[in-house]
Amino acid sequence: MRHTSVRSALVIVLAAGVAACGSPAAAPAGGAAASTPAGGVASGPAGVATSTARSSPSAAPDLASPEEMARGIDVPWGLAFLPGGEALIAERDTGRVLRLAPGGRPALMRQVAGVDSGGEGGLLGLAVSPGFATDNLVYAYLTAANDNRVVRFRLDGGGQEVVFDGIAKASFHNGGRIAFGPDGMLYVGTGDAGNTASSQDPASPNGKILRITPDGDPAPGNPAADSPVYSLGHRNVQGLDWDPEGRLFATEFGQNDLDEVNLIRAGANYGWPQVEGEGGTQGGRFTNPLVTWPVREASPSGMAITAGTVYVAGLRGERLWTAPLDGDRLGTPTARLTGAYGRLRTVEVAPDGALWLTTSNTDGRGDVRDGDDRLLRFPAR
Ligand SMILES: [Ca+2]
Repeated sequence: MRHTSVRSALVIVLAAGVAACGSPAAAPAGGAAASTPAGGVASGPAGVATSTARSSPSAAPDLASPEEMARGIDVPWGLAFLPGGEALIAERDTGRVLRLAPGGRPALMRQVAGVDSGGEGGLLGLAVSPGFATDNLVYAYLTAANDNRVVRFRLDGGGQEVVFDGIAKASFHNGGRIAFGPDGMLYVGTGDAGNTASSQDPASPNGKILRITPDGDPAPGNPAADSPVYSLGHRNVQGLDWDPEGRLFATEFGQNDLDEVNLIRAGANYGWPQVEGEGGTQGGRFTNPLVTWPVREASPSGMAITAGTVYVAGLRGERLWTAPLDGDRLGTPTARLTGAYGRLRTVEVAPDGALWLTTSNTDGRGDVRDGDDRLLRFPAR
């Protein structure tokens, strides 16, 4: 397996890009619009205020109280929060990372280098380092010229380091979600990139959930020593989150029939391409999903867990699926927000317990509405 540790990482100096884009600037306090050269980002339609209704981390998101936090975002994909509650948003096709301060408007934070967008590829997932307060690091999953890779950079500037590379790319099935687990390791959801055999190949990083150290090495305790593979037999994983007990759940896209939510166990095999949805386990070789949906009702990308509920953002299904957590199982799913905002890509929980949701109508597969794409917030109370 090809992978590059940070010690030998290619460092791409971003001086030119940063200079061209101006200094990273957070929106000023008090809600005034920041003036940035980020196209429509800070100069969207007037009257789009960032609301900051009180939210309690111990409460459940109120899906009946949407707040529009931003509009005019170009194919939002990754969404992550800084410890203080500011949001970082990745734009898939432009490769820009935007920063949204509470009470402000999105401002261009960084132009990620080497993004080769096309099809489903581009600048995809974002994750904030668990040690951000001291290391200032942000991680991103991106489609580059020849592969998919994870990079990191300091939010306050400087170069970009490759953390993990060599994940095959394609027009479709690039995976792209990254998240730090409660163990401090970085989990990476990948896709089969159209080569279904890779999902069952333990030597390939494709069609897997990978578990790596923050420096990009195979994480200690992985099922196979010196391998980044944590679970295999996946088709295209774009949703990852943990329950309060530390159990990992993940979404993946089905091909023709069935999307899945899986409970992820180290070393388990989730069946693709032999099985889509529920199927024979071949004597326990394969693990069946907890929940399935017809692809027209879901096509799930992001997933978030809060207040005892799993939230799954549906692209083609244009709805937010919710399902109650029941230990290591899920209760009966309920569809919410059906058709209200179009395609839904990413769902994340902010430090204050609010649920944030991104639309994905500008991704080439949706009907673009006035103001797309949007960033929505549902305070918890
Ligand atoms: Ca499966």
